[in-house]
Amino acid sequence: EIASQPDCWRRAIALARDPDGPVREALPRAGERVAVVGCGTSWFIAQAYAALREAGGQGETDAFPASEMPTGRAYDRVLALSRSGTTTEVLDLLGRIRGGVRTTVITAVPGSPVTDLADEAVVLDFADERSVVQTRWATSELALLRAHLGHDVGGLVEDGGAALAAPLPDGLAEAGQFTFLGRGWTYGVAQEAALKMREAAGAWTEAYPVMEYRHGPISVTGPRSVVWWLGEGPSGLAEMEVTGPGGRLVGYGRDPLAELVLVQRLAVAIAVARGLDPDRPRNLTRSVIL
Ligand code: F1P
Repeated sequence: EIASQPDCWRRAIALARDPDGPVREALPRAGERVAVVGCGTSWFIAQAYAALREAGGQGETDAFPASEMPTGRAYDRVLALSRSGTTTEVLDLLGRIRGGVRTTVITAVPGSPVTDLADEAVVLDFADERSVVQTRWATSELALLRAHLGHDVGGLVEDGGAALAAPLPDGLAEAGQFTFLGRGWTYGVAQEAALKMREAAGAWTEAYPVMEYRHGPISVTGPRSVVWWLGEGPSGLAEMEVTGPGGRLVGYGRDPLAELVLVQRLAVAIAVARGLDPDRPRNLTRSVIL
């Protein structure tokens, strides 16, 4: 599933760009006020989408965990993200939404319960997975959303191929703690990276908007810490601010979504080294129901 990501992204981008295809019609239009919701990974992808849509001037966009969407705010549309289409919080929320608000879901499973509750569904069945841990689903969905917003995904597929082929950065498997940093849309990617390492490898991970790192999180940085910048261009953090306490700053310089592939591969490598099954984290199921 990790290895198939560049192919899945190519398909997702083509779908988003097809002028006569269903995706263009189904996803939010410029000017709409949108709430985008999901749980776990899907919430992080929601945050990346919201940041991109706002930055692109395409309309007010708020991301919420499906369990936390405030009532009493006026939205034109709720966009719900759910690979399984069965997550309880998402179903509850869609069931509570009343007339006047258009509801759209993106899911991997045709005919899943979310599709009955929403006005329309975008189904990316080619990106579904057997692993409990989401990899290609999350990245394909974000590739589709980025392409739909007109965000530059020109080098994404090639960068994904390079991230699959690249050697893993040296010495990371021995790290005691990982902090992933992002900015704007890549803060969602950083949170997703942290979740992958947590779920698949049982690692201690954190994620912050890049400049927040200086305001407390730096206190836990030590010789066995890795700080991984998942943003575009330089982090804005002086190297000293990270390496001073002994931590190590990693940055790869490719599309941050492609760089997430490297984190996924590292998570698998650490899981295997620790004797864990990266596809079946403790206490987690493919879909969290009730
Ligand atoms: C989301 C979720 C993931 C989690 C695991 C189980 O479900 O809770 O965030 O990492 O994969 O599923 P979904 O609503 O996207 O199916």
